[in-house]
Amino acid sequence: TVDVVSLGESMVTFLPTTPGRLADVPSFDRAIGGAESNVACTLAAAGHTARWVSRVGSDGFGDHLVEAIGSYGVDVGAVHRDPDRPTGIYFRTAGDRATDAHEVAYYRAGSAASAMSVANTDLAAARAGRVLHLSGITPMLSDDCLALVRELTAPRAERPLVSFDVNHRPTVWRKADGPSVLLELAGRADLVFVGEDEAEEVWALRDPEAIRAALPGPEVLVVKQGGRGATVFDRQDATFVPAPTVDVVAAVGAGDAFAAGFLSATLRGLPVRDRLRHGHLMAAAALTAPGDLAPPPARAHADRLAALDDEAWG
Ligand code: KDG
Repeated sequence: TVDVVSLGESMVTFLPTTPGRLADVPSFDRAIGGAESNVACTLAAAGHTARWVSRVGSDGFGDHLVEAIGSYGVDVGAVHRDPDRPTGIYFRTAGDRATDAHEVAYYRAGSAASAMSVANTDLAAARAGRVLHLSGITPMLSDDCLALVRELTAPRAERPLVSFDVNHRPTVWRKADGPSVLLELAGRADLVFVGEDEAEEVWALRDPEAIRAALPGPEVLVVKQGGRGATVFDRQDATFVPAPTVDVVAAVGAGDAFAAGFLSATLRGLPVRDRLRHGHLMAAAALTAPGDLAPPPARAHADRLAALDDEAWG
């Protein structure tokens, strides 16, 4: 069995070559983006087996995504090519270093990935890992995508550990039922990642305890508290671990890296405190790199950093 399967839309990403407003940036560098494939790539780079399940167009951007994600060692054999719909792309600005305020322009409506459905997705490939990682972006893409995520989070006699990152993206958003859909799907997962800021924006929940009260179902709930750290609730305890302070270059991709670090340590059977520390370390690597993906610290290196005493961890 593969360690982790992730499913979701990836896009060719265009990163600005200069700071400034989208209206003013003259040129962009090509990169890859996609919350769920980011998690798969980081886990593969960290020595795990990973598969990404998705749909891309039969176009050059689709070729690039499949090649680039495959080059991390991620299994892309269950990625379908759609002859009728394009691969999604998006452009972003560098954003303000202090506030991370930035612009994102998606060209993904009607994309190949938004046509993923229960009928056209290899469900056996999606369920074949120890962990299935999903996010709240996918159900926002289309009704078919929502039905697919419902199917994959439905209770079954045998299912992988279902990991769900809420990943609220206000520009890909079902206005009327977005909050209830995200609460329903997160509630069906075994492991949930959510930022305090997104819980406030989506559900008007203000602190980790309130979020846990609204999401009692998942065995493990991870509440990310920005630069301060994160709290994990399991059935026994709440554990807070502070995050190291870093000089942020770009926040994009940090949440995915955090999830990858936490999942890696979970797969390795490490204790809760170390799962959080590995999440923070991977996030620190992503925060200090310009694109979505940063090479994660080598496992032995990450283990040494995670083992530093509480004082070093603040
Ligand atoms: O987590 C980073 C993602 O936001 C980015 O790669 C693009 O998946 C993406 C999305 O839908 O915003």
